[in-house]
Amino acid sequence: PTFGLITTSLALHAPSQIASSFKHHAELVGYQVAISMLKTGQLNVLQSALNEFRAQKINSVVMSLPLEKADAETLARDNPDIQQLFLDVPPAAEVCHLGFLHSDGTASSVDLLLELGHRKFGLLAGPESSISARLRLACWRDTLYQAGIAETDTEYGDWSANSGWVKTMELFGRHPDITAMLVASDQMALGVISALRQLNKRIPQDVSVIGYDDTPDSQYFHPALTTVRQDFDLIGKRAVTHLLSMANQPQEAFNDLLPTTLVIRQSTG
Ligand code: IPT
Repeated sequence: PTFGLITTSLALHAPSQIASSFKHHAELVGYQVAISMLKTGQLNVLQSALNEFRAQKINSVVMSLPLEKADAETLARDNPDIQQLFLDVPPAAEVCHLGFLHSDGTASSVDLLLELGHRKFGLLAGPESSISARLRLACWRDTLYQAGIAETDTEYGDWSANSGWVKTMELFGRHPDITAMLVASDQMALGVISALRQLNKRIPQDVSVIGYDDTPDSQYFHPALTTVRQDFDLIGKRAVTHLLSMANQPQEAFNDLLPTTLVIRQSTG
């Protein structure tokens, strides 16, 4: 038997970790995984990908890409013969949703920086089209606002290290006095670290950096990255468990949210 995986670019570290873990855990229960990698989350493109899976008799699919509530609900409603497990949709979407609870990790990363005395923050969010990027940004801002810090500057990257580099240059061009960078992914944080070095800023003496994801390479960044951990092995394993039970008995909508935790390393001080 075969599961389907519809995913955003596997050149990105987090989705490739998820795909790898999902494939591993699927194999353990005797399943193959067929992958469809999409450039956009357009509804007609997604529908074609589901049609191709249907033609191959694949009727359990993980949707590992950002989808708005209405789009996810449309896909679920229009394809009742295919069990779909969504990994990146708003919690209000009435679909089967396995995701991460962004608020824990984002709030504790802001708290750490506040405790260290930081007051000038640069926010590097993910793309505005991404649900999880928007949730992370909203949580950073809420937590900062509650601490009385209303003024921060925000840039939006595209999850790549290159965008981390470019957007850091823009933020520091406007605000050379930023002392703390909150970054929505480790891959972007890699570019942030490189840009800060070029600007002759020491990490963490001059600027602290916190990433998001804790992909396995992040502890080897220089300096080792403080970041918010999402357990990609666990999400892959849990996705297999959900697909198996959804195949046995089609489920009503649910939200299964896995915890996120702050991992403190050397890029904060
Ligand atoms: C999310 C990652 O945190 C982010 O770094 C980026 O790779 C993004 O995916 C791509 O869509 S993880 C997802 C389960 C919200």
